[in-house]
Amino acid sequence: MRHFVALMMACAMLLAGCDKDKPSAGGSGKIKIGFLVKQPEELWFQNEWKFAQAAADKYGFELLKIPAPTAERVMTAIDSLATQGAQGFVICTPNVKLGPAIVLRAENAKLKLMTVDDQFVGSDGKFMDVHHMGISARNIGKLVGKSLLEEMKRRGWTPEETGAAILTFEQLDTARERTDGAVEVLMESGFSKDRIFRQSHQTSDTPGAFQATNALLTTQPGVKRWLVAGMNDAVVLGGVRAMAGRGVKADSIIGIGINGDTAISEFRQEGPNGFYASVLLSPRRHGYETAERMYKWIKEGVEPPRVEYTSGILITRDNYKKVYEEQGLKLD
Ligand code: FCA
Repeated sequence: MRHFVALMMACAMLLAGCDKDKPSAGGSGKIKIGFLVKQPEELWFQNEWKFAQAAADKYGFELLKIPAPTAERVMTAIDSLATQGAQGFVICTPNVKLGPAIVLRAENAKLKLMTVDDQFVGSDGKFMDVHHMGISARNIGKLVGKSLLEEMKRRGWTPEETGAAILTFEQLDTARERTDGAVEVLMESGFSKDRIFRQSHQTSDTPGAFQATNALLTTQPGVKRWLVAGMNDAVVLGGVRAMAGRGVKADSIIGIGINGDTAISEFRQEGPNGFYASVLLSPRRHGYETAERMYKWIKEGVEPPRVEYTSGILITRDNYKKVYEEQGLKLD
């Protein structure tokens, strides 16, 4: 009898446990939203998560922050979101060509889906019609190009003695548009084409860019002054560090990144530093607003804008504190 009672109690506990985890779609349970990012180690994505969490705290939904650096991880994450009773997710995919497979998986799992930062590309090579928030990459790249030129002129460098290291990641549209925008402005200003050195990197991070820049410097030992542009701060940092490592003096480098995150620790360092500026994007909008839109879509049926591209502001050592404050961003 004692055994029977214990068995009944164990069953009851098990059932209660199961019930708690039962998918809550349409039920009274808390709304659950996934936020999948391709590079959880990058500051940009940590900030997106932080702001998405702020939206979750405000609206009272549960945010599931999921690192998804590979196709496999994305697919398992979608399945696991479905079994956990989530209703939708926001994703920055590790590979934009996974778009069709991700859309299919999400549809089968009855999950709403929005992309952030990196826009899905279909089998026809065109952007897919999936709700998206990204950056106006070309314009931001142009701002980088324009600011590189201005600083070069301020320092009195001539285009003849200067090289432009353009660190490229062509397989990702938002990255290619950024570096193409910078190159476009340099060329328009009369910067000679043979002083613009496009160098591709294999991984979109600091070590990848460091390696690529070292390869470039080996082929261009004669260039003494460098402009550096790339898809984001992490990449430009790799470029600047590689140059410093090869003996290019800090005041002979003008590096301008994008994101306005990794740049901050460079701005804080004493002494000359080749990392001159960055274009500050809005991790708040990309994290908070995408999560908020997903929530309202699920909860109230309000469909998010199909596509939106956000802008950026140039920050340097001199104005970053002020701009951060104006943008309602906190410096850690
Ligand atoms: C891409 C980059 C990030 C950030 C974002 C807006 O996903 O990898 O660093 O620039 O676009």
